[in-house]
Amino acid sequence: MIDTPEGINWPSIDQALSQAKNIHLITHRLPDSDGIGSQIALYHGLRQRGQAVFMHNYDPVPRICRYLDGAELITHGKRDPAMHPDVVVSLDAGSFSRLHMPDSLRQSATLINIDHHASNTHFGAINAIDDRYCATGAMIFDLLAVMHTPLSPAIAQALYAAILTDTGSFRNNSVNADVYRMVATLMDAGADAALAAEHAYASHKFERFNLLKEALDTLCLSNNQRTAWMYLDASMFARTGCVVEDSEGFIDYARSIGIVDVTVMMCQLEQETWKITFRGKRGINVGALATTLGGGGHRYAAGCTLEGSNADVRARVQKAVTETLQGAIL
Ligand SMILES: [Mn+2]
Repeated sequence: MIDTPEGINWPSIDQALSQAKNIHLITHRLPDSDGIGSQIALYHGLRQRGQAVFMHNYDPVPRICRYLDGAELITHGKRDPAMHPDVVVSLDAGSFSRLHMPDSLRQSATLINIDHHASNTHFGAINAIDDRYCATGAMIFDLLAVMHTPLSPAIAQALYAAILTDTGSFRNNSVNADVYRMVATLMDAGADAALAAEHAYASHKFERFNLLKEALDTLCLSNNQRTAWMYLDASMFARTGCVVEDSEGFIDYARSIGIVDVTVMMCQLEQETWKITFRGKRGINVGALATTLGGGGHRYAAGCTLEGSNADVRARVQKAVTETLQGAIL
């Protein structure tokens, strides 16, 4: 367990949860394995002690997470008015807007915000934020220990999936000996590492590779080759029969160019709405970069959403990237 300077008070969060009558677990838009894995693991932990709990997100569970035991219980869409939680737990979301839910969600219930993004806006009534955790799943691991929850194979698999992908297969700078000790505990409890890797990295549909061709066709460099760019617009998704989650990992191809310090991937969500994803290297803080554009994230992995045409959005992002590389944004 990480001993934080400000101290995440896991026992107080355990207490708030134990007193709840009906708990809603939620993660961010376009959920990833960390959000879904954290959600499923905490769901099983709360169910083990007989609590009423449900899982509901704006977007569906991505294909790579559907094998997890409990994923089939997660509903999605605009909030169902029939749900009346008294406690909502937000998992892996840096801001309230990332949940894409109406304000009533936090007005009628106590919102507990559990996240590892440095840019988190502390939007909860109770906030458990620490960017030293490699994944929100690692935070749930600590919470479940305080709850004295036995790690079932379903919990172990969900947390392993969260940590595997959020650490970039144990390649990020967030990986330390504690992470491997935690993973060893998860494997002792029944997590299957090969199964997790198979689903995360070898379960793609063929159409994804037509989409990858489209993305690679847009690959170019700027800032004296220090910045790599790729984009996918609505016509490319339509042509290939793909959705945004099918582009997961494409940015890593551009990031893998040795000379590149900043990688930018733009995906068109709607007519004038773009999801921008950043990767940084060698000290370049793309989390701060994304924050200046209204988003957030980690030092080396961050994102934001911008409105406008491809050219407008690109010009705004290019200006911010150039300022970052010049040292104006630290
Ligand atoms: Mn995460």
